[in-house]
Amino acid sequence: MTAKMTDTRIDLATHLDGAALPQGLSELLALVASACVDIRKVVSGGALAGALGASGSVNVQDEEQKKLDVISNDILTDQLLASPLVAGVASEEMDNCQPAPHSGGKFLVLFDPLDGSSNIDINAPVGTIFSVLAAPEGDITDASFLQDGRKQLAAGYVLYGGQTMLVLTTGNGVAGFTLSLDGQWLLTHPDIKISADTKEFAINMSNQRHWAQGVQTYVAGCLQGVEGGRGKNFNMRWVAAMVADVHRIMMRGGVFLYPWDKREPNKPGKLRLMYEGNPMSFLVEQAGGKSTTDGRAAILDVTPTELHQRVPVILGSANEIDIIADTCGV
Ligand code: AFP
Repeated sequence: MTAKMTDTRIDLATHLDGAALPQGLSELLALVASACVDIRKVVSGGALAGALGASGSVNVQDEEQKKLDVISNDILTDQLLASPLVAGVASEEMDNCQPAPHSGGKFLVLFDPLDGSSNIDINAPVGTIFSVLAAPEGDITDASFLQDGRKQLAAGYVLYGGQTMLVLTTGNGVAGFTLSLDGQWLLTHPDIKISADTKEFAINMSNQRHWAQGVQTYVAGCLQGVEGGRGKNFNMRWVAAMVADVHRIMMRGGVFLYPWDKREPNKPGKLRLMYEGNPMSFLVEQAGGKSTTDGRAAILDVTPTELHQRVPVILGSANEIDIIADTCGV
């Protein structure tokens, strides 16, 4: 007979209650976390939940939407817009924002409901990324969401991996919660910090010939290992889900690069500022790392001009980001 483990860890609500947050923010974050438990159930069901494959539609990014993109988006949108706390939502999967059907909401929530969609059908990690802003007075439009990253009240992600983990910041460090088998978010990583140095980089190497010279030089230095100027060997990872690559960096350090490349020179990068770059940058900076467009300029300082604008992303272990900046001459 196995003794029933009595977990003495605190839950999400207890952690948030102790964080002295603006009124209503704790409840809002608990609502986001609860919606992600519902997303987790559909992700886990896979083919059995009718959640694999394409939906037959494309999003505003002109990307094929997977069924799970749409299902996840609907779960978050429906549950958040039903809350009196919410003034409006914006999503990677919706052309424009959706104002709440009621007045008086204090918060705007932006999200990538299912990051890493290309991983769904191969049962590889996927996640949800979210960002919370204060709602301005007046009618809610796309322009209401165009606030720079340093105005975020909270940001986080849920990684649907071997464990289901919520990693969250409200501006006072980064905490990690693991979903228990009975559906509770339990505090398992109270103070996540990114190591300043690393021997691990994440980039999609198939794009190598398209990168700017500085990025090519940096990655070549990593690949030369001890035989090159870096004097140490590097490891490479690429999960093709930003949530999973960033989580690895949160757990053991590293750098993640999705830089500008010359395939579409007028496009700053692949990733989106408002619901990928900004939330991940808030988390990374709060964990002691750096998150930049080029190794130097902070993503959180970018002034948004469009809801779905893209940004180059170079983030992770602070000292390694400085080396990337020096290598790229910025
Ligand atoms: P999908 O959601 O379309 O799979 O894109 C995921 C993503 O936005 C980000 O999570 C990954 O880091 C990056 O794209 C992977 O891009 P590549 O498929 O070009 O490597």
